[in-house]
Amino acid sequence: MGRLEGRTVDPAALEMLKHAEEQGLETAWDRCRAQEPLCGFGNLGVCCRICLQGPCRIDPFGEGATRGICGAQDYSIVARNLIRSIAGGTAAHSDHGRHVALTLLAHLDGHAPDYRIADPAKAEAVARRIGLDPAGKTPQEITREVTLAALRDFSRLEEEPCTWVTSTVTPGMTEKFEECAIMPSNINGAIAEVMHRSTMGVDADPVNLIFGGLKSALADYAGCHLSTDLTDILFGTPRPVRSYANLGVIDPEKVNITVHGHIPLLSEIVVDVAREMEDEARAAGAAGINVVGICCTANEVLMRKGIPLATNFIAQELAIMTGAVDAIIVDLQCIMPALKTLCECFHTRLITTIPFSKIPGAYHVDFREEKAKESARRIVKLAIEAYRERDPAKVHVPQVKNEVVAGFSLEAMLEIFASVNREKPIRALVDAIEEGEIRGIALFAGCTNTKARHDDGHLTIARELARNDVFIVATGCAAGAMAKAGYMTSGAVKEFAGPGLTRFLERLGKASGFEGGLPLAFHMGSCVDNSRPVDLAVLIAKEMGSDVADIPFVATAPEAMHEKAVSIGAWAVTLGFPTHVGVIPPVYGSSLVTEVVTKIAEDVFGGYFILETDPLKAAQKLIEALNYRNWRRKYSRASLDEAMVAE
Ligand code: NFS
Ligand code: SF4
Repeated sequence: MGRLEGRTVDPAALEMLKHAEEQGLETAWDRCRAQEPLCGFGNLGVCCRICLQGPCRIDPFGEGATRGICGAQDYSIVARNLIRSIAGGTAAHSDHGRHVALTLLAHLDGHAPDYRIADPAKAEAVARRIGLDPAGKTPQEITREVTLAALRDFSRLEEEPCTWVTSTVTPGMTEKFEECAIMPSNINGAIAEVMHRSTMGVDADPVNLIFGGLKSALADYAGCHLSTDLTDILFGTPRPVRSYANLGVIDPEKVNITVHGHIPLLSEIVVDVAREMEDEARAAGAAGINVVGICCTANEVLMRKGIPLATNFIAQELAIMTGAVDAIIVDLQCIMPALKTLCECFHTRLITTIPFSKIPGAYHVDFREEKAKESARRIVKLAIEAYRERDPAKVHVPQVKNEVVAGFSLEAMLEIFASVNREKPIRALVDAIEEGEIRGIALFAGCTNTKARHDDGHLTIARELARNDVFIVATGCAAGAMAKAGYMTSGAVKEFAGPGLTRFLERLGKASGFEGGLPLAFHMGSCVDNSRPVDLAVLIAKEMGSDVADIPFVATAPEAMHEKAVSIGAWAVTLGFPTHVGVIPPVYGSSLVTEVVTKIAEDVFGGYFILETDPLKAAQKLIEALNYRNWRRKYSRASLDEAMVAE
């Protein structure tokens, strides 16, 4: 395997990496080499910088220091570092959700006229779920009540549980979280508690620390879930939509605007405004305006508006290197500061939009909800201006793109399932599991990361699981990997699915009249939308009369990168999912902490981490996890039958 081939399996990314080398342009992969060897202490999690006496570090070989200056041992240091990343992830996801909530409120108060309540039915459904009575109320009133309830989940001072946890999981799970004292009462408080207990001289008990981290992780889950709900109300619940993915979606004939980041508050409006400003682009000599996405913003606008996805996280620089991106608009999270230097080599405008997320040297358009369209127009104008400066000699767009069908909210999936079981749509899936037609379900989530070969983990594991009749759902940059590779098409079913999965998908596709057939992997949205697969799992668990910890449903983040991936992984385990991570988080510095997250967690929550860097071995372990759950379910049912016979 060539050096560049070792970096990615995405043909478009590979072509651009070669181009980058020819042009002398630097990428994250090059900077990664400059970092090598990565600090061993940091990698193992045994470096402590939380007080000014340090940094202290523990010698993993037992030859040097075994304790920090204060006497903290490896397990305290590793656990403290770990839960601080969970708190970081929680802050990111939930602040995203809070932002959406505040925009909705501003709109309801008449201060954000460019928005509308796109999905009143969702507002009503959420209201009912959280125990509000929508009868006789207008969509505005219902939305206001729902939004205020969501904001209460951030700020409640009483010791009552977060509404977005209790109303979305099974009673058994709620009970478990209460019993373990990890039920958050408010999101901000859970983050503050982690930060406090992990400061110098507070909690040194690794297990206690981890439980504190899990409370924050559940707060993260609440933040993700309310974010999905409110975004659906504001912009609509996704329905199946067709589009394209990979760098070939960048159109050299047009003004190309890339939306990158996470919150769709601005990017949704940019998409609308761009459509209105096509004439201005034509006046500048372009064939029109082409909006494409990177990272989770891409997923949001792909799911709701069919906007093409250019690429996922680690390849973000490669999009700029095509020389045909006129403006890249970023909001927050997963945006490499390196984009700035790179944009300087081209005509590309890098435009930051959030007051607390700036990059030195970038354009900054202060995005305000009250003047959303105005901000969007300024941005599109900047892009058109930049287009005039584009140097055609620098344009190099790989001709690689694949068809994709996305937009599978849970609501959309249930509509498809209803075609074979109108009364109880979820039975379509449960029957297929119980009859052994499909082995179970796997959620592919998380990022891409220089520590793994780009997209390889996602695609290799997906192929293995599909061959073994596992139903696949995906979010985040994992979904991006599958979309780019053509796995979100019915063609991929023919290519990769085992006989059971093929039968299941073809039967459903036929019954629902799904145009073009159902895809191999179902795109459920951005990373905050990991709430959607959880809703799916909870629905299955309820139908099977059990909890998520009992059903054959696994999660995998083969190329995790962000603190958000750590917090999602932590709540996935807490909710009961066997959760594979393909990049080892900094826990190996403490055998105790490693033991807790990979083994003991299962005794308490049913979920546990599978840490495995080899994609094929990881696939095997995920299949074993599904087999075990199926066997246990059959076995317990068999013993139940026996007991009844004996009576
Ligand atoms: Ni999730 Fe999405 Fe991608 Fe990772 Fe970043 S974009 S929120 S964190 S890198 S999947
Ligand atoms: Fe060192 Fe303890 Fe301070 Fe950490 S808290 S830096 S281990 S003295």
